[in-house]
Amino acid sequence: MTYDLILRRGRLITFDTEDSQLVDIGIKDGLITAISPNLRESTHQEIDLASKLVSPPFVESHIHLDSVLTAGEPRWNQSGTLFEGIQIWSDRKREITIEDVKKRALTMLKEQAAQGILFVRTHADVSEPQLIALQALLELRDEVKDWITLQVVAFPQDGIYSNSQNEMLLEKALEMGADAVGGIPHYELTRDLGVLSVKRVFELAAKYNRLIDIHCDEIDDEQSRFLEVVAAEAIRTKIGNRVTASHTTAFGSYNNAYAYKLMGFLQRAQINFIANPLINITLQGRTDSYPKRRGVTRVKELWQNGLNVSFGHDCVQDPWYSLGTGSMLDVAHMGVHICHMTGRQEVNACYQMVTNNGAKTLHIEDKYGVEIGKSASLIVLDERDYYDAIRIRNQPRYVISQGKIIASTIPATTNFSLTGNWI
Ligand code: 17E
Ligand code: FE2
Repeated sequence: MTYDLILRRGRLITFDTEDSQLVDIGIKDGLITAISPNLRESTHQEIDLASKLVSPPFVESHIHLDSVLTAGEPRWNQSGTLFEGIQIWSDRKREITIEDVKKRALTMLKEQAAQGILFVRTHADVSEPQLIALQALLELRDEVKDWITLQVVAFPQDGIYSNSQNEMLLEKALEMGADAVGGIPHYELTRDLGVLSVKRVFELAAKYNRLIDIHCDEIDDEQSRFLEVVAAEAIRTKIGNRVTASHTTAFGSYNNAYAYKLMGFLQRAQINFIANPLINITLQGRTDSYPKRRGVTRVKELWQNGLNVSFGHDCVQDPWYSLGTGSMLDVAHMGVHICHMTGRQEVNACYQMVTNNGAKTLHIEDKYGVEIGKSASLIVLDERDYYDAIRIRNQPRYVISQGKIIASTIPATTNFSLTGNWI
């Protein structure tokens, strides 16, 4: 048999031009082996997609799976700030066990997969002396690899220099196999320590040959300027495409003269950006009266200047954000609103921020995309284009991972009758 599965009459739409074509997709041994207007062979498993949209899967480029599904434990975040969230989590993390983390994270991964997310970058808090979250997520990375790709960032939530152990724990996390090294310069005790922490992250990334993803300037303070340090290190080391600055919400508060200069440096650095619209619209602006800031980075301007930007969910039901389902369409929808990305091309760009752009940041492009030779991981949406996918935000009709249909969702149907006669 040439194929294990054939998807008939799927609609492929190119992102930039919105050109669309109907194709048959042949899948064999977990790979896409044919894409053509009309595949002549048949196989025992075929699905007629009847012009439904075929898209690459969603990429969750930024989530904290160690804290998901803990909202209210041991208490709710009353101020709604990042910093109260860190305090609550520091109490909750005293209680964590490998089983606790794995159970919650696996529940979340299944919900994500059902919603079409097949590539996930998670942060694991490594400022906890036993590295339980890290160990749990590394074990899970292996256990789920046949249906979802998980990448783990060693994230020093409490700061690298906030006590004498944390620097050692961060390095140990890399020895244990974390995929990327993180930092939190705006939460180090001083500006100098923040700068030092960024330099240390780059040193560790070089020593262990890992990617970098730094929580950077996640504060409304317009004086928080570690992004320039990240850019400078990326320019110096020439590894910008392996570096990500997450959040960078202070960039939304910088004065325009500084922001203009910085944008030029960022273009030289060619680093990746991740904005988390659901979380930062709620965490930031908390110390403002009115008007209240939106607390997101300059997504539109970064995109217009050709930098790679993706969107993450960041949290689902945890000390920082008590809501959420994991849906990347919810994330994109919120991004469209708070980043003022409402033009047709801008909405399409937001779809790319939860798909292709995330794939670029995660360095998974060799297996990602609906193309011959790539992993047969794709989603089928009932909507006619990306714009409607974000507008309507339905679950995907089918989720296919590495050649297997792992989820299917039957759309809700509503009956409507003005006569009120239901018999
Ligand atoms: N930790 C952090 O520093 N920032 C966040 N947005 C979350 C955790 C969710
Ligand atoms: Fe985060």
